[in-house]
Amino acid sequence: MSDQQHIYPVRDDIAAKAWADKDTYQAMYQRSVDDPDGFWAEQARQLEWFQAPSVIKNTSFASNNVDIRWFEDGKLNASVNCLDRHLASRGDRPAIIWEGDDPAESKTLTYRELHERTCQLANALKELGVGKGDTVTLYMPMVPEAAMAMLACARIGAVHSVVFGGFSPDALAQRVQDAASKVVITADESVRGGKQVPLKDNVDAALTREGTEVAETVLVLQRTGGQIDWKDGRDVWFHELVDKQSTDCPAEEVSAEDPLFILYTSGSTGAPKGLKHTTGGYLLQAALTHQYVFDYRDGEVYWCTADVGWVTGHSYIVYGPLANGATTLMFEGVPSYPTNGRMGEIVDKHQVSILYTAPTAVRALMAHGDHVMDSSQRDSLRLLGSVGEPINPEAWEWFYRVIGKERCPIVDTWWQTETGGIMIAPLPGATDLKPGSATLPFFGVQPALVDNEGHLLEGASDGNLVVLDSWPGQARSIWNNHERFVQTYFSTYEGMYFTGDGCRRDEDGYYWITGRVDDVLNVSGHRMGTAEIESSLVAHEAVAEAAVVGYPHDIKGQGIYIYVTLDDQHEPSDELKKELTQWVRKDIGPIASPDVIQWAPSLPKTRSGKIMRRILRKIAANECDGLGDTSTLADPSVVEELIEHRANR
Ligand code: 6R9
Repeated sequence: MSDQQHIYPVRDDIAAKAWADKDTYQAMYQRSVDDPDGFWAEQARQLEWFQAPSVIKNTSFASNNVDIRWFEDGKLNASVNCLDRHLASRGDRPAIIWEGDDPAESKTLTYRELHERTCQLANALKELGVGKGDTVTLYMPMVPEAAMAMLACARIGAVHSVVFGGFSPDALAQRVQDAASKVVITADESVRGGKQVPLKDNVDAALTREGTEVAETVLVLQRTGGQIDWKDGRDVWFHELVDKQSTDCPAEEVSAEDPLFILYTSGSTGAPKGLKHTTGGYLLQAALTHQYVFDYRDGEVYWCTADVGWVTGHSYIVYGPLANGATTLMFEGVPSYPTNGRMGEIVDKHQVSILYTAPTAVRALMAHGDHVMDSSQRDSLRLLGSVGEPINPEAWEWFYRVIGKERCPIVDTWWQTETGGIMIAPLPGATDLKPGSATLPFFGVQPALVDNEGHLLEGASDGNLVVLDSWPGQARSIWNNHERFVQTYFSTYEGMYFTGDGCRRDEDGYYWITGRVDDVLNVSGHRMGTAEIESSLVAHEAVAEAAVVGYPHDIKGQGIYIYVTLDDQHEPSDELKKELTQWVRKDIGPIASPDVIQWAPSLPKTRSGKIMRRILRKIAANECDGLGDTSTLADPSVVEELIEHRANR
């Protein structure tokens, strides 16, 4: 495609002021892979340590011994790095600017205020019996208290597990149980797009599920004042407990390899995995990438539109920016409320310099036409960022031309929950941009492409994306299940970390992520396993069998296409489609809502009984001419029937 050839060279004025120009990037990158110990020892001085590390990198990707440690004899505290360290130099500068769902509501917390509130909350957690190594589950709206809760856990050495506020009670219950959290922090309700979401009701429902008895206390923030049930002895009002606490809370000295948080994400099979991130390496990766990729300058307002329930919110709303003493904007609402111009209006209102968002948000705005941005000027913007899924060149160009008024470079950042921080992305002063490409690796990251047999591919090629050696922000394990960690990421290609993504490398060495090669869907940037949705569906009494695939969707990137085989007792009907849709929404959450349900009298299977997803994907994408080899199917006529009744044409 010709627009993929379009190159935007680094502008001289940007390179002149940037943290890294081309030569600096080249030199730093080379050193980071030639001498990781030297490079990372130096970079680690960016953080404040109680005890500086002397051992830097100690990592093994061998499948019989996956063991990842960085800075292992160092001692530090993440909340000290994000708060205390900045008090003397910028205590009265804004740390968090909060913009409410309602455009009339916003507030600013300085570093000093955020520090005091975090200490109070940390003391409150201690009073509830939370100590070092205990887990705390957060099920919160996008309010500053969510960041405070994360930092308060970090302060006392507790491990937070943030669960996205759009997940269902069952999904929440599963995570509370797996992490064995004694305390759950939530709010009465959250507000998004003018609608209330009953967070506390969901927690109440979750905690009736088996296995969640460990949760002794629910700390409830009053956000809306909405009606909620109250369980005496278990429920505690946030303000009643926190406001009376001392604003002084000495920080726990934790080891660099002590866990900072767990974050659940979907894989291709089984229950969601709780990725374990530790303190030193993660924090350094988040801070360093935030500084270099966004070329952050002191005093700027930086806005990442993600939710704190996802890894992007962890690294680029909370830890990265706060470790760098930045001003981070936190938005409670959605880009389409009250009008589609909201994003630009927020940029103007708070004079945002850097806007980091998702392709799905860009495409949703683009669908309304260029005038959708007319209610704002956006002259404060200097840099744009994209994350969560591949950004198609057309959306990239629109982002660049309309939102950034052709003045702002776009950093397309490829990374994962597992990687902790950005892995492949341009640096604004160093990397020429190609729309649709995440470009080149960050310091210390050694991406490579392999074919299905694990042979390394050289030069321009197309293959599976792997990473050859460890980087500090890498997840160390899966909570309670190291074996699954090894199995999932290190057993496909021996000695390499397998990302699950397909990728092309062009003649300039630029990386173009082509999407997941496993059974993971990416819907509006949200990761979901097809297996999770299938197991929800087959739990419905009418469903005999179900197969879930993704298909190209103009706005969401991928839509959810479901093939359902009913049992003998049930007949297809529109009511049943609605019922199944509600069923999945209730079971997993609204993000898993099916876009298309097709009744399938039977599913295409191999003779050994495996569902041929490749074929189902093609039919869902309406690409019925290129179905490939169907000779291994037990009954090829099944395919004809599905093609005839396909729902997407
Ligand atoms: C940070 C985050 C990870 C998956 C990843 C890939 C896709 C993320 C991307 C991208 C192309 C980008 N992905 N960023 N694909 N270009 N810039 O999104 O983490 O929720 O774990 O998802 O998202 O497929 O493997 P996570």
